[in-house]
Amino acid sequence: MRFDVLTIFPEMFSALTGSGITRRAAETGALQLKLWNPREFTQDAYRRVDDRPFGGGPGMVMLAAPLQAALDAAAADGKRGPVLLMSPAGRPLTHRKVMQLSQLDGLTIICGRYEGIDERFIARNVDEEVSIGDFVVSGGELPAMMLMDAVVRQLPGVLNTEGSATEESFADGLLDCPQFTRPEVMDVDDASEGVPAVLMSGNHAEIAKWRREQQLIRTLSRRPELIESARAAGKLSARDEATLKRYTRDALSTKKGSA
Ligand code: 9D3
Repeated sequence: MRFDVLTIFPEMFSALTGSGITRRAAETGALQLKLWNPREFTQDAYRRVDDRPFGGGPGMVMLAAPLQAALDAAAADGKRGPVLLMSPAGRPLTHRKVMQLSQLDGLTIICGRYEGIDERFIARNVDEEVSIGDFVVSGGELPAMMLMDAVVRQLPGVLNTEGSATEESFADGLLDCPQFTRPEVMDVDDASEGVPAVLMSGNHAEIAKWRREQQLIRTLSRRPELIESARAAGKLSARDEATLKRYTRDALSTKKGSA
């Protein structure tokens, strides 16, 4: 999948191409990243990419012209797919959106800095504005990298373990179950901490049952609204509902959550 990214901080994207799964994806060609710096498309001696907001107020606004020239260069180079703007005023990114984006053969992403971008550039070029949540970060670069990371790991052949991308949390709308690895017994101060016995039992049906219960209990306790969504989406079986009912009742009778 080809990504064309407009940013005045292209060096930040080595975080994506330099480490981990996304580095591997860049090496295999599953991820193709083209960076376009609006500063390289300025015409003035100062290479200005921002100016003061009309109407006054704090901060600066990104100039339309350098962004437009950078986007036109990406288009001439064969950019593919819709144009997204990373913006705190966009719709929050979801697993569903990530899956949709992963079906595309390309995506162009605009990263804003300063207080924002001249609205005329947005109106003219942007198909969709996407946020990563209701908090403020300093620019669109980290949000763009988060989106790209989420999309790239859904591309065929990117994750080594088959099923890792589909079995994970949010694929079924529930939080992950707890995980354990060696050592089987861990010394903690004067005590020792084991692992749940079922995980050492070798009984794969019992393990799957326990994991599903843990997912349900944790989700109920930490993100109850996700239980409601999973139910509405028909993703909860009769056994799931029985588990939830049992834990709701236990929590009420003991005044003690289990997750
Ligand atoms: C909401 C704050 N804005 C009005 C005071 C100013 C502003 C601050 C920081 C405008 C843009 C930014 C830079 N942020 C992004 O470009 C951004 C972002 C974010 O801040 N939060 C969540 N998702 C995103 S996606 C891009």
